[in-house]
Amino acid sequence: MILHDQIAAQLPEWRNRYKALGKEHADVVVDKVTVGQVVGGMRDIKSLVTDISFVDPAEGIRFRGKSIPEVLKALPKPRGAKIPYVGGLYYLLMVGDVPSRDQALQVEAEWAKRSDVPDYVFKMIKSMPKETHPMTLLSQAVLALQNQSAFVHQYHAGMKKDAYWEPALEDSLDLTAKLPVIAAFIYRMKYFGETKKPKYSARLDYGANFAKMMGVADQKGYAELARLYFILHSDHESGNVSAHTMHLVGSALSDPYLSFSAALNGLAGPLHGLANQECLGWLLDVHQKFGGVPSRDDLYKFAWDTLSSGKVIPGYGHAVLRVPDPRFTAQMSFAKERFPQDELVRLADLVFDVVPTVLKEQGKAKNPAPNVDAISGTLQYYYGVKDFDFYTVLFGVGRALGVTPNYVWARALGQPIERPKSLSTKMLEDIVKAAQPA
Ligand code: CMX
Repeated sequence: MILHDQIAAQLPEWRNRYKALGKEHADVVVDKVTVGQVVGGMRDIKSLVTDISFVDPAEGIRFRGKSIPEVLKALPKPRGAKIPYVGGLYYLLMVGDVPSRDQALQVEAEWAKRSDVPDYVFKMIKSMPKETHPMTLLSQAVLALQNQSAFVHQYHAGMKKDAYWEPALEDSLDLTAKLPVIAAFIYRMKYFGETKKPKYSARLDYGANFAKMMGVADQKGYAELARLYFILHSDHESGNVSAHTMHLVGSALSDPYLSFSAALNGLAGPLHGLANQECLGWLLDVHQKFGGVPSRDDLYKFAWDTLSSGKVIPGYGHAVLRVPDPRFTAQMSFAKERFPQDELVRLADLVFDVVPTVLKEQGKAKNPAPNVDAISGTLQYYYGVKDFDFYTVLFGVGRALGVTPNYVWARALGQPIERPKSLSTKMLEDIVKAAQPA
């Protein structure tokens, strides 16, 4: 199978490099850790290894060394489309090279082959109380698939450590193939009361399939957006909550289904994936209050009112980035190219003009620029996907494309179980005391 052979060919060299670090250079100091970092959520402590993506504070995410504009330019695209195949992105993240069109299509074909979701999964989703959050349904569906894990079966059959990555890759392909089907089912069931099993077509790519299964009106336009959205949300280094959860749970050799379900539960938190629904809510509040796009002055005042009431302005600020998120820029360009007159797009653009100034004046946020969430909901809304609480499910489908290559490579390199050290408050206070000048 295509991804398997490409990864296998590179493994000896990567394993040597990784092993050499641990064996020959284990005592070289990488970072110093301050009390502020310990009590501040381990912020910025350099303690994870991944070659899949890297977030440069001054530039944003790079997938396998390539910036977002480079990725969007380099990857092969469906005929007549402007946004690349998602299968090409998956190849890039897994293998590290830009695929040919044929290679991207081979990944797409693997997905089509593996997309069938067993009936009991839909039955389980249907049996849940109506008010269950769609992220809970998605996470449960992933767990329900776990009994199919090749990793689990081979592990219990006595597989050798060197081979862990192979069933991990099988599971990753199966999981990523089934997620859009499950997500579309949740969408149609929850908001339209439909419970027909969505059909994945081998004649359509990942994005086009998703558009069809979601049942949106403009399927061609939404297929482009789906491709863009999934690509942009795939990976953002391995320290964010969802990626790190996948890595941590996987480090216990929990299979990709168990690990990804856990990752989704982290993504469902309001400080992580759920933030995108809040951003659109804020924009709609502005739109409603002013009966359309307000003047610059009115928006300036509204933004200040939000801050003065003790709230954050959703969609702005970032823990690592110090510039506008290139994922925001890519989505804004997408919108301006296709529907520049849309009121919410015009409003999001005005917010981009006004809010950084307001945040700078307030002087608290380290990064007054927009993040990915400042625009992503606006685009979904335009295509008629208006149920905010579904947006994190979309994020989840995209995030699987980044965290599963990380899982495969962590097993391939034999990365160990994670076990950071804890200290008590008293121990930290003693460290602080000992550091005071006498
Ligand atoms: N509006 C108002 N205040 C903000 C702010 C914003 N958009 N962004 C940061 N601040 C404030 C923080 O609340 C913090 O205030 P306190 O000192 O009173 O606690 C101060 O500025 C410093 O924060 P920071 O170091 O710049 O930012 P953090 O790393 O702590 O937090 C983030 C990052 C994203 C949680 C924060 O910027 C925020 O809450 N933004 C709004 C919500 C949002 O858009 N979340 C989506 C994040 C998307 C992603 O992670 O990809």
